[in-house]
Amino acid sequence: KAELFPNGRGIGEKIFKTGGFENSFKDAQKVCEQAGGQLASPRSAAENAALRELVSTQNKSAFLSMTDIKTEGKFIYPTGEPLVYSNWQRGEPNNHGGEENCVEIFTSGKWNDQNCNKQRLVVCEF
Ligand code: GN1
Ligand code: CA
Ligand code: CA
Repeated sequence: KAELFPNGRGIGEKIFKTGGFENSFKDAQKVCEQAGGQLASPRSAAENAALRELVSTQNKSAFLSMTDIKTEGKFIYPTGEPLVYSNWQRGEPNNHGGEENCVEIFTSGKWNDQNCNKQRLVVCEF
């Protein structure tokens, strides 16, 4: 517990860890892969709550791993699997401006589809 605080959160078999810095989606994805993990992918309310805690301590929105780059409106994990859990903010995803294919999680824990070129907090899962 002491080791994970304040930059990590454990939930079940999963650990979320943040570097505390922001990056574009592509660079954030690279950082997590090179560390041997992947971008945060909360697959349940419990995992989302753990991630929300971490994001709140940093007071920054973070990118998740999922995108609808392949097919507009269909969000998938890096493996291609469709979402098994979501926590969209009311009215989202809206593909605002026709170019929102990434997902950010707010400090509230709610999700918004967002432009992949924005800078968001990097949180990896292991
Ligand atoms: C933001 O600020 P606005 O309305 O241009 C957000 C969208 C949300 C929208 C919800 C760049 O767009 O992803 O869907 O609020 N875009 C940015 O009202 O933050
Ligand atoms: Ca989209
Ligand atoms: Ca949006």
